[in-house]
Amino acid sequence: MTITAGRVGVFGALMVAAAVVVVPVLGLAAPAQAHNYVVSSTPSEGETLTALPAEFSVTTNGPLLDLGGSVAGFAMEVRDADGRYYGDGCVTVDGATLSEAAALGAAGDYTLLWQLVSTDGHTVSGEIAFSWEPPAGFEPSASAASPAACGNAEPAPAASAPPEVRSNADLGDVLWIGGAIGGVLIAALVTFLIVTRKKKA
Ligand SMILES: [Cu+2]
Repeated sequence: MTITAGRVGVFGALMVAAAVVVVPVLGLAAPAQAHNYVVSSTPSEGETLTALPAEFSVTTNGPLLDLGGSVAGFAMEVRDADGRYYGDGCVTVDGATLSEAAALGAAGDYTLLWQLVSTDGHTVSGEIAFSWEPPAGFEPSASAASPAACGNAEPAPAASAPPEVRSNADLGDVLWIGGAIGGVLIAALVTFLIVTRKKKA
């Protein structure tokens, strides 16, 4: 009875110790997965614009990656229901906001595609559907069959391209967390066996 109670007590203590170790491990791992996420945009999802804003923009929860003035990895594309593109493809990165001078054609449904680089270096992308009801006298902008590249020889990265970096990094995070938990459990088991043997001896 005494031995049993002792074992339960030791095992209980080990489980508490394991929990105490595991919780900080998970807490430390969380920031590694903290990609920037969108908190506001112009236009917003599902919005019907009735006047052309000065610029289209996407604002995230934190600063975007500062690449020393380069906007490589950042892109915005505006596409109509017929698959035609508008705008010059020139984007500006300022703090938490990615923006582009606004340009639209005739009335209809549009999609704003965006791609940005989080502070942690991961690429995040998405799209915002909106409608356009231009005011009387609006002059539609010219459109193109493919996204403009801001006059650069280097074409802008397609906003719809799968973010390869993100998926790899997330898999790495999962493996790292799994490894850390496994290590803690093995350490707890080894300690339990050592304590048990000492009790028997
Ligand atoms: Cu990330």
